[in-house]
Amino acid sequence: MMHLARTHLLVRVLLVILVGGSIQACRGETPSDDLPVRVAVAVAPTPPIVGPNRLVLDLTDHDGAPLDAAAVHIEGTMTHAGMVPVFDTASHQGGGRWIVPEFDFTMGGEWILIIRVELPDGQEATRRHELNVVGRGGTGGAP
Ligand SMILES: [Cu+2]
Repeated sequence: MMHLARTHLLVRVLLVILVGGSIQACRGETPSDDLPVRVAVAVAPTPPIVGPNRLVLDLTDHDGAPLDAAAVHIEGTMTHAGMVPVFDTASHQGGGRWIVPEFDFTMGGEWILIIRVELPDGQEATRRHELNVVGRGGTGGAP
């Protein structure tokens, strides 16, 4: 009886870990390092469309204060095979804000922005942001 109860508890703990993990993965920001870097991504228009879109990246530390960075590079990719990734570099606007005036989404669907933040001390933080691009195109230019 005691053994059964303990097994049941273990299953529940495992479930919480599994469910918690998948929620984390769906939030779109998956730190691959322990650096205190947060990236909030805003896109105009919203939702983003096929073609040029404006990206606004607000970098903060874990206390929410604007974060100093040396450079911010962005790679846009999709989950399916055979996709040519899109690369761009953000411009510093002051404080923790960086902007890409025309990030070119070449196709509609689920995109992953891989944001590489180069810190003043040379360390690099990588953050991911998922978004859904509305519209078609990119494969042959057909509307
Ligand atoms: Cu694609």
